[in-house]
Amino acid sequence: MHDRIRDARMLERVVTAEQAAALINPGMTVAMSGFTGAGYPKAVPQALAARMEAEHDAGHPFRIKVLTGASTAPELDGALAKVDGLELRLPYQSDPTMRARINAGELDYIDIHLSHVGQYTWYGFFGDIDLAVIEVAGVLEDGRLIPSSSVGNNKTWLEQAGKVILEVNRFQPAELEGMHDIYYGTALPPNRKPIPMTSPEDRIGEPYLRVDPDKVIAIVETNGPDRNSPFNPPDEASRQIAGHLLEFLEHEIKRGRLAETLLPLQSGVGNIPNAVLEGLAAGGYRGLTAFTEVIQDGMLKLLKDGVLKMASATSFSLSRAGVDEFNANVDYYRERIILRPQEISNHPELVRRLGCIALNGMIEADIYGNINSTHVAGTRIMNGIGGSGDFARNSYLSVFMSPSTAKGGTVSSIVPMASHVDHTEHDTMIVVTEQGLADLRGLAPKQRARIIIENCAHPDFQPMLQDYFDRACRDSYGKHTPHLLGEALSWHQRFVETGSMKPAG
Ligand code: 0RQ
Repeated sequence: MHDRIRDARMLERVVTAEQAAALINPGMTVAMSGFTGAGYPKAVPQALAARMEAEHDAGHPFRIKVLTGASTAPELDGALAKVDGLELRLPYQSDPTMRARINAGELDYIDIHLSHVGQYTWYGFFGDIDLAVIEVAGVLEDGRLIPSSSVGNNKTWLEQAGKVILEVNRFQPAELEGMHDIYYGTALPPNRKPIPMTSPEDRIGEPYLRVDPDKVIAIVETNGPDRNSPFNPPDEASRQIAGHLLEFLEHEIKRGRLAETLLPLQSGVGNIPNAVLEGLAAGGYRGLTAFTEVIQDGMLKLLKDGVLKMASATSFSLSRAGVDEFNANVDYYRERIILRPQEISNHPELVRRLGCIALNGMIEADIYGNINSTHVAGTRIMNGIGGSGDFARNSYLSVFMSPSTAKGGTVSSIVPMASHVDHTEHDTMIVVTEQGLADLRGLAPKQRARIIIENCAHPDFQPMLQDYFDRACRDSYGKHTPHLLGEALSWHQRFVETGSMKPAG
């Protein structure tokens, strides 16, 4: 019954989710596990939400600050947002209820590079962490913890939090034991040492999380699956984007700038990255590696087929079918997947050293290559920057991909000026839409604009972009990065007013 909790001291602390939630007080800063819908606590946040609702009904305010690894699930972000239980959330979310509250101005959200969260906590930038709520797969005899399906910031949370509540989830496969690599060599400046990793395959830490047993105030046993978003086969636009990118990679191999085994891949989540992964398999690639954040269904398939020989990440993000596949062949995948803390999976030092190929989605790119990954019309947050910045700035190749239009073709993803900038023109090397690919390496601003408009814009918007650029080249205040400042964001304003970037008539 309690076979997942092998430490007798810990067994004495097993309580219900409601009893554990009663230990959380209004105003607390609570750090929770969870990354891309994996390894988040499943019971305590829901019990807490019920308690908050009751307190709110009685006229008592009850809100807390919540820090995680990245996005969680309806049982955590959704439940707490629904009852208006949050005053601050960081560093990433993708929950519709929470997004609506943030965009209604009811909840403060800090969108942070995922590799920065651990060190900012250590630096004290977020104040004290009162409590951590961490899902694990088990507790060893000596109190060390078997991590769950994501590692995220759990090492930091367990070390920095004043108190700890554990959720031991027996639904997570026991075979996860041994897959993780928790690096305990991080120090604070000026005492930092190089991180001893020169290949994504290197193990530099230990398979377990450490926790001071005196800090563990409650343990809750759970038995539930992760979020397990459905996996959709790539659509036509995604396949075309993947096709352009694969042609580009072949060209780079021919030019001798990439080996046939490429370089470690970082792949964002979603339809387009999955299409790229499928394309790599079809293209005959073998023996590749991934140094990335998240293992999706597409990567499992590549691992199975030998296209990828191994993958390093911080989390799984699998569909239900992906979980079944993982569980059915767990011994195979264990040998080929390493899960690390997100400060290591996304570490700029390592991304630069390994020379990753970063493949990320975007909301829009402007004609000079500034990338907006986060804000629709510059003001409405979608998800967050996530790990895209950690990888984009430091990779060997930094690629941003999107269909050339959104919202049924009424919105152009290539715009005169980005309405919010997450990745500057200095960090963007390649922009790809279903229309084509723009290789911006070694190009000056006006050269970049010509090729982005020519190769990436949708025909419905291309003449408007060309016209804007031509007039900007003639009339701009400065001619280095020509803009018509009074007009640069007019496409977005039109979208806000009419729901379309297309001019009336
Ligand atoms: O919204 O569903 O309400 O219509 O944005 O767009 O086309 O489904 O694309 O799921 O790949 O997401 C940039 C958001 C793309 C994602 C982004 C609207 C569109 C739709 C989603 P609706 P799609 P994707 C590692 C990497 C930042 C984090 C990151 C992202 C919704 O890739 O969050 O890179 N990236 N992490 O309609 C108005 C536009 C739009 C637009 C898209 N130009 N204008 N709306 N949308 N383009 C992983 C982690 O860090 C965890």
